[in-house]
Amino acid sequence: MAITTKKLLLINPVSRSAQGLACDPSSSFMPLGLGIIAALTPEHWEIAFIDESFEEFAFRPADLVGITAFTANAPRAYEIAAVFRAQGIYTVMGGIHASMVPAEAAQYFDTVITGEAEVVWPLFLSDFNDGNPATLYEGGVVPVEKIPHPRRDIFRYPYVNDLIQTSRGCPMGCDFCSVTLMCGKKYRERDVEDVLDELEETTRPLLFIIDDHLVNNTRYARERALKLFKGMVGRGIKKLWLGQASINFADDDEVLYWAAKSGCTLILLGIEGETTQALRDVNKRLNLKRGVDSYREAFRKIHRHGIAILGAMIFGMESDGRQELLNRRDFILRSGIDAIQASIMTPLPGTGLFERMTAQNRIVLNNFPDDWQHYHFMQATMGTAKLSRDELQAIMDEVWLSMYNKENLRRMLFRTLHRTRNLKAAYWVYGANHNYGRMTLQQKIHNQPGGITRNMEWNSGKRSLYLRFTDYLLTLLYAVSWNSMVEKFRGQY
Ligand code: B12
Ligand code: SF4
Repeated sequence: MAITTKKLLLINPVSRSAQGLACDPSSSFMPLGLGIIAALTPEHWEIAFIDESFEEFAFRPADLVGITAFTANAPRAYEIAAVFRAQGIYTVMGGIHASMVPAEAAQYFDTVITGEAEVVWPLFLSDFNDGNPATLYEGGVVPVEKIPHPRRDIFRYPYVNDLIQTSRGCPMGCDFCSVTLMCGKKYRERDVEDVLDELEETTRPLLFIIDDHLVNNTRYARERALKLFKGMVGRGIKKLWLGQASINFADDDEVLYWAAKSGCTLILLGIEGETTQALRDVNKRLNLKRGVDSYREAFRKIHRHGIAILGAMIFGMESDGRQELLNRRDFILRSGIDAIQASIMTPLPGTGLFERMTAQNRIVLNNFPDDWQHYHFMQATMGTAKLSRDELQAIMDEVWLSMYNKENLRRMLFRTLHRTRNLKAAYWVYGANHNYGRMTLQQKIHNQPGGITRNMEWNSGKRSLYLRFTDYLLTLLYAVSWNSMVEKFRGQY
C-alpha cells in the first residue's frame, strides 16, 4: 500500500519583543532539538522549518506543526499555535519550556512532549497516524545511543556556527539552572567516533560544542576529551570552536594543548560570582570547592594555550546590593575574562529558585504566560534582598554601559590579543562583546542624547583619538586575518 506524504512544519519562535541572546541573527544559533526531531521523522513526511530569528512566521498549510521554545519565547509559541489551531491543524510542543510547565503548554497545544524526544516522538507519530494521539508524552532522559545525527539540511539559514552536542546531563543541580531537571543527574556521553562522524557532516567553519561540561569531573573525562580533540585533528576537521566548561577545564595542560590544536578558540566558563557569598547564594558547589582564588591561575593557564575566556557571570544574587554589583563588574574587567556574558539572575520555571521566590512572593513580573517574554536574562524580573527590581535594572544598565562601550571593547580586544597571542580569539571576543552589548543595551540604542549606536559608540559623533588610532590598526589586522576567513565561509551559501 502506498504511503501518502504528509507535511510537518517545525518552528523556532522568537518573541516579538526580541530581546536577549538568540534574538539577533548575528547571535542566533540553530535549534538542534528540531534537527533531531526531523531526523526521527520517517521519510514519507515532508519537512519544512521556520526560524523566526531570520524570518517572521507566515501561515502555511501543514498536517502537523511542531514548535520548540525557550521560556522567553513561549508566549510567541502560543500565539503561533493559535493560528494553526484556528485552521484545524494539529500542534505539538516540546523543548525546555514545555518540559518545565507542561500543564501551561497543554492549554495552547494539542499535544505536549516533555523531556528528550528520541524515544517518544516515534510513538507520538505512530499514534498521530492512527488518529489517536495522546495529549501528553513524557520522554524523560534517553540512552545516548538513541540520539541520531540531526538533519542539518533543514538549517537553511545563514547561522554563523554549527552546533553539536557530545554529552548530556549534569549532577550539580544548581539552584537557578534547568539542566539537571531537563537532562538528568548523570553525565551521558556519546561515543567519540560517532561524534567525529557527525562533525564531518558540519559545514560552517565556526562550531559551538554545546555540552554543559565539555570536560566533566568523572574519571574518564580527560581521556574522552583527548580522544575527541585528537580525533578532530586526526580526521582533519578544521574548525574554530567554542565550548562550555567548568573551571576544571584548566587543570590539564595536555587537554588544553589538544583543545587548542583542534581549534578551541573561546571557552565559556560558568564563573557566576567572584565571592564566596555570591557562590553560596546560588549553591555553585563546583566553584565553591575550588575557591574564588583559583580563578586567576586557571585563566592564565587557558590563555597560555591561545584560548580566550567567555566568563558567564550572574548579577542580582540574593546578597547583591549596588556595591556588590559594581565589584563584580570590576572583577570582570581586571580578572582576565575576555568576553563577558553578564546576565541578570532570573527565576526559570521548574527551578528551586523559582519555587522559593514564588513562595516568598518576590517575583514582580509574574503575569504568566505573557511575562515569560521577559525571562531572557537581560531584564530584571525580581529584586534582591537589598534592591528592588527597578534599582537592580538601573544599576545593570550602568554596569553594561561601562563594560560594553566601544572604547572598553577595543581595550579588551587588545588585552585578549596580548594574553592569548591569538588574533582569531581576539576577534571572536570582540564580536561576541559587541553582540552582548547590543542585546543588553537595546534600550539605549537610539538617536537621542545619551544614546549609543548599534556599534556601541556614543551617538554624539565625536570619536576619541584612541578609537581613531586603533581603527587603522584594526583595519589592517582585519584585512590580513578574519576577513579572509569570513569570506571563505560566505562562499558556502
Ligand atoms: C545551546 C544553548 C543555547 C544556544 C541556543 C541554541 C538554540 N537555538 O536552541 C544559545 C547560546 C543562543 C542560548 C541562549 C540562551 N540560553 Co541556552 N542553552 C543551550 C543549551 C546548552 C543546549 C540546548 C540544546 O541545543 N540542546 C540539545 C538539544 C538536542 O536538546 P533540546 O533543545 O532540549 O531538544 C530535545 C528536547 O527538548 C526535545 N525537543 C526540543 N524541541 C522540541 C520540539 C518538539 C515539537 C518536540 C516534540 C520535542 C522537542 O527533543 C530534543 C531531543 O531530545 C541548554 C542547556 C541544555 N543542556 O539543554 C541551555 C538552555 C536551553 N539555555 C537556557 C538559557 C537560560 C539561555 C539564555 C536565557 C541565556 C542567557 N544568559 O542569555 C539564552 C536565551 C535567550 C532567549 N531569548 O530566550 C536555559 C533555558 C531555560 C528556559 N527555561 O528557557 C538552558 C536549559 C540552560 C540553563 N542554564 O538552564 N542557549
Ligand atoms: S549551572 Fe552548570 S553546573 Fe550548575 S546545574 Fe547548570 S549545568 Fe550543572
